Amino acid sequence: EDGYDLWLRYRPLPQAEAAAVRAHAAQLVIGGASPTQEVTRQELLRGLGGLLGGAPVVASTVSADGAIVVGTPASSAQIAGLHLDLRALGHDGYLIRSVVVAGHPATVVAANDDVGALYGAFHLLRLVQTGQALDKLDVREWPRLKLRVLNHWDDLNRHTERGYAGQSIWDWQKLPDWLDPRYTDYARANASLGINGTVLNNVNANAAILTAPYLEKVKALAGVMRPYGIRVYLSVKFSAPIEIGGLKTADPLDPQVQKWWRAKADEVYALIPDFGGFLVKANSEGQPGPQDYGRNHADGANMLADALQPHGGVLMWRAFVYSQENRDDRAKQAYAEFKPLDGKFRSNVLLQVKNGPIDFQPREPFNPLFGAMPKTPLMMEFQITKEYLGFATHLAYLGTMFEETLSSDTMSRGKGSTVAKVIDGQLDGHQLTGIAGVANIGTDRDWCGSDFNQANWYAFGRLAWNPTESARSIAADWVRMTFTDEAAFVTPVVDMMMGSREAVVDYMTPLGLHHLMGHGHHYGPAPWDATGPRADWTPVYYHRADHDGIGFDRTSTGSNAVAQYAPPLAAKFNDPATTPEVFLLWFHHLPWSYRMQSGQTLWNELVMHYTRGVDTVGQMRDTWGRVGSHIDAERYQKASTFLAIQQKEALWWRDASIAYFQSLNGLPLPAGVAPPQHPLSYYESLSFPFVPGY
Ligand code: BDP
Repeated sequence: EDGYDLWLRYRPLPQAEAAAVRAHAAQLVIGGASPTQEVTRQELLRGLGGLLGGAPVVASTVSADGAIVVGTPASSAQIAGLHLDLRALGHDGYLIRSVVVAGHPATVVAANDDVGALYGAFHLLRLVQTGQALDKLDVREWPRLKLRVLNHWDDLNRHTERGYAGQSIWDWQKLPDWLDPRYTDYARANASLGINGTVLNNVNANAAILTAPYLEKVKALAGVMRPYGIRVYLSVKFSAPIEIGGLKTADPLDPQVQKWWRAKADEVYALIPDFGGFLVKANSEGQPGPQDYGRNHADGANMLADALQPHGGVLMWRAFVYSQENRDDRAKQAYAEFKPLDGKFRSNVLLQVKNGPIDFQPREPFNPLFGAMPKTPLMMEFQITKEYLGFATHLAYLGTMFEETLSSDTMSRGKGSTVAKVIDGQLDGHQLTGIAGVANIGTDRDWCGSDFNQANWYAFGRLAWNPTESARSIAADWVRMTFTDEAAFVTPVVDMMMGSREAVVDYMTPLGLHHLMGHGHHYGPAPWDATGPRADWTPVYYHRADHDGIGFDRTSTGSNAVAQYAPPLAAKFNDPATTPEVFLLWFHHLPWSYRMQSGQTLWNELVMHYTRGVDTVGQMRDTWGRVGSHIDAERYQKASTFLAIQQKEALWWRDASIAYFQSLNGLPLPAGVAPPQHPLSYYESLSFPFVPGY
């Protein structure tokens, strides 16, 4: 049990459960005419075979009670004969229903397309894995978002930026010849969630990915992904025409540059006819872009979109921008640059926007671009890898964080204008919709650097399919599929997961604090750090603490970032009394003596949060210790050790933060609260030269 099997473990069910399922899995009626049908059949045989201790008999038509019939009206005459209403399901949707076929009770998994049937097959397996009754099934599912993609921040030398799970899984040197079986398992895991795209390389792109040898490698990977309904995309470097094309400029309005990109797109599509498109990070953190030539983001995006358009490709342009020259609040810069461009993008452009206005912090308010660009399809970018949430070892279930953003109300078209409705196109009538997750996948046997990190990949995929699903029920499914469905394990472990991200917020950056991590590598606390090449990379820029108070004033008398939100929210965030306390110091600079809703002073409450964060990790360790006997020793031990690391580091965060802020305000700790273990100078003196992912 090294975690390699993820949530697709397919271990034998308990006897009684298996017997009940067998009555509904006597026969498997499924075609094998297309590669997708073939992998669907293989997965069902593998899954049911493992879960039931023996695979069902494969038959060409239903001839016994308890058949499973999988396919499309085109691939199966028996499914066509059922005259199911599949109209609303689109390409990727499916239904699973208890029906009678040729006089026999059966379960049908039906879709319009092979890939929908594949998704339905995975759903049926999930029902079995999670112990659901199979006698009266009536499931209808379709994805709310069109593009559901992972972003790999993987470099061509196999380093993964912000990767904490080993090297990049793409073994470029051995491609295109050697197709590591892991690629297929990667595709299976993604397809099981409905993820239908993968951007193979880092947004800080290397132009070489577009050279002929690399495109051959990309083609080989696309071939592995194709049966699973997954398209490949590439991050491209805006200056590629110069770097690999021999041109003198990458100006998007230059006809030679446009021609070069058109020819490049033609070359890519000649090799990979179903290629997804390009992702671009431009004029951000030193990356080249259209502004280098006095053009704007729309000029750059549209030039690339035009090259992809004849092939049906999509251009994903990132909105993660903030510039060194701009001295204005970093949180305001993306909105300032992009909002004026609303309506200026081609119809095959998606603007990819990070969930919050700064950068994947443990907690941020939603990015004000959501709801502010009704004429442009905005795509969500979440980070699954835990760059700012303790790397691989801290247990932080991100389902709650994703849910919090998706359910945030932008108020852009009145109450109920949630971020989910912005990105799924409902609010402004967009057809092209999408969501991206920065992957946490690497060569570690457990894929994600810890078993619990797998839950974040899983939750991202489930929410990409349906952004209104509950984080709790997703966690429960994951726990059942990954570990065991014994209630004595599931309930406490799900509870532990549900509180885990809040614990990280508490011990790292409570009450709206943000970006206080060590410079560059983002490992551990460094709230004292005021050095570095630019102010907005330093923690002191973000907390603004001194003898009298703490917090970033983003009100109308401060940076006025609040004005980027819809008027009712702007008013709410402008006043500390109506600002949700979880965002208090995000929007306000307040005296240490400020009275919180609890009646406590801000200082006391801050200390309480830090302490509570550490205590929660202690409780997580206790919980895990109590339930360990329900699972295998290997995964139990690893998670135990990681929780011990987390507890140590949570205490480090708490103590360093309290010691530092206390050095500024000189205030005593509330009665009964333990002082930091070491003096501030100790925490300041720690150094970390070889942090992973950096
Ligand atoms: C930040 C990361 C950096 C990324 C950048 C981005 O620290 O490694 O390159 O975001 O998203 O979170 O482009």
